[in-house]
Amino acid sequence: MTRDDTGGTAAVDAVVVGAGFSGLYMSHRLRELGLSVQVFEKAPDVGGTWYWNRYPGARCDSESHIYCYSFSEEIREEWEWSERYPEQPEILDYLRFAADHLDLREQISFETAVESATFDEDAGTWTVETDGGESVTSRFFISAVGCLSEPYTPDFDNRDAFEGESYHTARWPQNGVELAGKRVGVIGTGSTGIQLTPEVADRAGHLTVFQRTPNYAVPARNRPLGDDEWAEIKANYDEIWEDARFSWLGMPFEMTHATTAGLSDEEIRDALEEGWQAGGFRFLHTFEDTLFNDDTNEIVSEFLREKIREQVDDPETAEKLVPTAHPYGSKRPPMDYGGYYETFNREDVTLADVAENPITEFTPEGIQTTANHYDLDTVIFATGFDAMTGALLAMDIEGRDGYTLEEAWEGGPRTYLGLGVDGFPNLFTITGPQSPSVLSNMPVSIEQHVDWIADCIEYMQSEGYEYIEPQSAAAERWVSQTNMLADQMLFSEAESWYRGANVPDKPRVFTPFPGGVETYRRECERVVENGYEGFEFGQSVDGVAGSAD
Ligand code: N01
Repeated sequence: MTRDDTGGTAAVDAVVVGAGFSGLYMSHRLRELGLSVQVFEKAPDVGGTWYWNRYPGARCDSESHIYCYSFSEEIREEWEWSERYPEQPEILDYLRFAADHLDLREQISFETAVESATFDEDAGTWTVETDGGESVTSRFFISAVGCLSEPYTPDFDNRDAFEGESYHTARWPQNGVELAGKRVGVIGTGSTGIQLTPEVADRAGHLTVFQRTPNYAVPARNRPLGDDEWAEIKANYDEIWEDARFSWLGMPFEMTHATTAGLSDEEIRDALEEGWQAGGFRFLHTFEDTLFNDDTNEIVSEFLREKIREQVDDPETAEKLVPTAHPYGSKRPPMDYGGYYETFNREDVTLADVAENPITEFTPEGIQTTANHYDLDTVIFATGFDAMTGALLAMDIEGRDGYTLEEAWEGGPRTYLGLGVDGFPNLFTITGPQSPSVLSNMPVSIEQHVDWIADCIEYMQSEGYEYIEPQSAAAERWVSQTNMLADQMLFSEAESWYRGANVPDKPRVFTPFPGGVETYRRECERVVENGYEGFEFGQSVDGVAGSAD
């Protein structure tokens, strides 16, 4: 038990919501500072997104040697990844290993969802209530809920009339799903659908893929990691991580060329072919201006369209799989692990173009489109997430003056640096909206956020401050800067979940910070060097003037 500044008694110093990469590291850092911590986790185990997303083919598109913690030399030394890209079960094992190694389980309440968090201005504390009926007061309320945690399932007409089995990829059953011999429909061709499709095709009797928007999948080129490769990674680990921290995407890859301008057709082709062979996000590092310059983007997009046509036997099917409506990279670039496009050469796989012939309704036997009825035993929704804000808003968060987060974000999320929200004292959001988050290799961004928050709390302890809150003007400026940067890039040319476009009635604003991991990190550092510019500290709640400028 600790005493808060208003003389009341708080049960814990900090409540952390979520026990994935961010919640685990946050609780570790807070405990190291001597704070008492209560973590609430909805799932029965640690893992966050990697607990839930256990569909066949689930794998991380970031390379494994940088998709992990860097802060612990022991974890680094003891853990070895088996492949270039880590598969879901291995990531889950890694997070279990990290939680045990750091001895974090004791402070986590599993199978417990936070329903509400209310800031009590008189007591100066947060009261956090859970679905298990618990009520805990704390000084800090820290969200580690992740950016892609709230699954989105479209509200198709008569969806519940379907008498077969249906699953969302982000709520895949622990014991798997029997697909052998079944007629399976997969709805969605984003990163998840593209990972899933070849795996389902291998297992099912027949697969129908319902595609609304074709996508540009680049081969990931996964392979086992050899001993020599590991030895080299370990020998250069510090350098690799430092490069990742001060990079564009939180990945330590060099850009091959600044732009296509001034290069011959042959030079451009060779550069793109090299990127294609390197695979994964390395391809996106071929030209630095791919997401800024229409000319470069069109060249890159056209290269990828040609690659798709080469992989698909039937020209009519190939054309349906070729994206033309959005530029490459304006939606999250998906990776191909198992011959995604070649899957459509199989006799037992059908592509249903639901842009041309939309789904009209579900029936007891399957899915009806404007053109056909598809008889199905199993429907898999690979339809994505209420991204960036869904999991935060699923908790009923109430700040000063009874003002809710939902009200504050009616026109879209509004944070300062993605770390804090004005009007909500002592609330921190790890990889919150308007931070690089989903536009970066998450563990790099998570470590940076957790370190920033822990260092800030340590600073508050040393200065005798009890409260912190962003200034409204600082949040306003930061949101404008995020949107301005996005407008200068090609993101505005796609209807993507980055902009809230996938969920009906969601405000259409660009949510992640698109300026890159390095720029963002330097801005966070500058803010601290300038005495936490844009934040207010106080010894009492009234002393923080977040809502007044
Ligand atoms: O979700 P998505 P996702 N009728 O929203 C379609 C991360 N991730 O789960 O494009 C028909 O991208 C929708 O069609 P359209 C990664 O950041 C990471 O695939 O809206 N179709 C789209 O095809 C990724 O970006 C890893 O026209 C409908 C699909 O469903 C994010 O998760 C691995 C529809 C949804 O695609 C989300 O990816 C996998 C409708 N009514 C995923 N509604 C890692 O590497 C939606 N769709 C860590």
